[in-house]
Amino acid sequence: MENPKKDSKKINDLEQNYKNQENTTLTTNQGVKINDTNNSLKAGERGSTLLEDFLLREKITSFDHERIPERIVHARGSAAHGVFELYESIEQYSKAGIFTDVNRKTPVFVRFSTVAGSKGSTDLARDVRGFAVKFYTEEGTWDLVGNNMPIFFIQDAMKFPDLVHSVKPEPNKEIPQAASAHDTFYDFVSRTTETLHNQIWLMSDRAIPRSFRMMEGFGIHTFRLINDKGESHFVKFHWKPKLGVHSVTWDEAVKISGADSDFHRRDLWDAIEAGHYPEWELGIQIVPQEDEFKFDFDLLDPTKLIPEEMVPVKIIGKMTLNRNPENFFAETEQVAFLPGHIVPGIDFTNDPLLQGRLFSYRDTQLSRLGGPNFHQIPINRPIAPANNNQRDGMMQMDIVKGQTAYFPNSLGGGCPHLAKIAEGAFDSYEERIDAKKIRTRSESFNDHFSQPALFYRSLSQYEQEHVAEAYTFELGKCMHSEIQERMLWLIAQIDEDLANKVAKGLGLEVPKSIEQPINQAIGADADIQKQQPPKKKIYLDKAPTLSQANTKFDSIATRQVAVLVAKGFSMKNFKKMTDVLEQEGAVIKLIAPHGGKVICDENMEHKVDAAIMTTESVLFDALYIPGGKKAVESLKKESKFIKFINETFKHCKAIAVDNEGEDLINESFVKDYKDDKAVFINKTPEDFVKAMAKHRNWDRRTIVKNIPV
Ligand code: HDE
Repeated sequence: MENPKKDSKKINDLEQNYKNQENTTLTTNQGVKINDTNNSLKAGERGSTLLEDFLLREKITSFDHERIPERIVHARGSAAHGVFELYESIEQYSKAGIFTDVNRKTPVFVRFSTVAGSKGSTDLARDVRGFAVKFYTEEGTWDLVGNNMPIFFIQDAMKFPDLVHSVKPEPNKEIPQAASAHDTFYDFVSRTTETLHNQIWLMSDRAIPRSFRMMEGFGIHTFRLINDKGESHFVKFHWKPKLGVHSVTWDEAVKISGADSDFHRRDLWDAIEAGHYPEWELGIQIVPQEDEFKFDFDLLDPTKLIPEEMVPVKIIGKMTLNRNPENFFAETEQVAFLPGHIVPGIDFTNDPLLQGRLFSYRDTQLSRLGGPNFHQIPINRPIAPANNNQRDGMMQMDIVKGQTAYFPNSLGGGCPHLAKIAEGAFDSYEERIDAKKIRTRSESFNDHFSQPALFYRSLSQYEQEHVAEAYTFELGKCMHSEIQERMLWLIAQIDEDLANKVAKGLGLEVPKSIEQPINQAIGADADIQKQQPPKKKIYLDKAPTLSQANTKFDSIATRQVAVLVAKGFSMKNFKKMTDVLEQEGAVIKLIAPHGGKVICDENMEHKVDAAIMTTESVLFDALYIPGGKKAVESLKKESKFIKFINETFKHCKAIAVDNEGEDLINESFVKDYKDDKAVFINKTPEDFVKAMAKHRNWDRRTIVKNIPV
């Protein structure tokens, strides 16, 4: 939430900083000083503008070209700077400096994003979130370009344009924006069964995070770690947020999109500005080379995860984001992440999706950032010195000296010369490949149902209900019943009960069979487009680590608490409660009938954070009403306060009230549920803190379904 007082103080500081700099005069791009940037050059006071006006032309043409093409996927993003620190050396697995030197603080730049929406779309879309980390290591830049879900929709890069075209707005009408709930997406996924695993994650709470700071991150593909003996271990990378993994409900997501479509962006920015630096621990799952074929699925298949119950995640380090960007365009927009940016000690596998990405990202930067010199843009510059014979091209920023730009040379003294492996040169892992050239999919990738089913089985009851509701919503937005039925049949292969629930919501039956082979394009040659019959294996009953119900619930740090106040609110109650909340790291926001200031019953002035008309309950994690007779009388007069309470209750959040505050909740639906385990009337702040740390009281959800807000 905006804090005008804090911001105006900052503006003064900034002006002062600016005045202290040497170069403060407005100039043209060529350094010519300017004394008017408000008026164009005209033929007379009321005459037409002259073509001669080089000041106008420079200003306007710069403006005309201020935008670069937005990313085709992950267009909407927010980023921050930080550091990565290693807890213990893993030199037995990797020779990378970042994994062996515990004394380093490796700078990082991290960009979070949604996938489908345009740059200006809402943060709260039901979508996968990008989680891209650029490590500026001493041996060169390593980009770990992952997502907040551990698997991907497709197995082969060849299908990526189809996937993205299906989820993006439909090409004839450019509708819908930032939403998967439409015919083309489900037309595609219902005919492409490999998508089902990521599909069901997309229906889960993971797709509507409470905050970027409360999401996991995953490298998804199996990579390799290479030690100094040249030995390889397979590895999966995991980011575990210190604050646990938490989400909002779909009803909140829809309302947040209207109340503050920058909700995640603002949350990240505000937390860092306030010094509440977000932290994630880096974990690795290691699989020895000889265990490559030990699993019931293929390690090279990016639609499969390795359950932590089968291979535990070893925590090896911590990432802290501690600095907001100075300039959104220069940093967040121009940053270029490439999965191909890798350093000695880490290597690729033959995952066919990863292999395609190695080509795609450099290709996209060439057009997005205008040419091959995008690595010279400040945010993309490595901290390791770069030195090679690649020259020229658009936007060359350096004046590269010397007569030679080829290798080998003698006129340039043989420089830049090659490095030895022992001196840290990159060396690809030697892998024996004895194969015929073939355009096909490995049979070992041919199980599309086991892991979606494992995921669904592993969810808690409330999470399973959310999945059913999400499918019902999404498929309910499809206009074609044959697409809905195909999806229902597929969902039934995951879980029949789930399919029946969704079918009920759609007013359809789950079909007993479907006519068309699912993975066969209409009219395609059956020899090429082999139908993949569904197979389902059960190699693990449940994987509890997949459920958010088993995340951390130990902190209320950075949680936003709305405090409803009006003139005459009880200072004694307020102080007793908020002292404890602030000590636990929560953020207190005063919501009043009006903006400006509000006076408590001890005659002190308090700054109002938001007038009720400018805010909504969905922007907060919990609610407190301190009481004070006069204050509560005023609050009762404004019906939006009652809506605020009802909605907070509906979204299963903790509510605390003291003294006359009870009169206010008596006006709301909460009056019938005062014994709810996250409603506190005249209880201790500590009780409230415990309930807030649990994130939500999901037991309430069956009651609140019937509350009409
Ligand atoms: Fe991406 N992806 N992707 N992707 N991706 C891009 O690169 C692509 C995939 C991911 O914050 C683009 O610079 C192909 C998997 C993130 O700047 C583009 C394939 C994963 C970001 C591209 C994939 C991702 C991107 C668009 C299949 C998770 C945002 C702009 C072979 C492991 C990075 C850009 C940022 C961005 C292509 C699949 C994650 C077009 C062809 C799998 C987090 O190059």
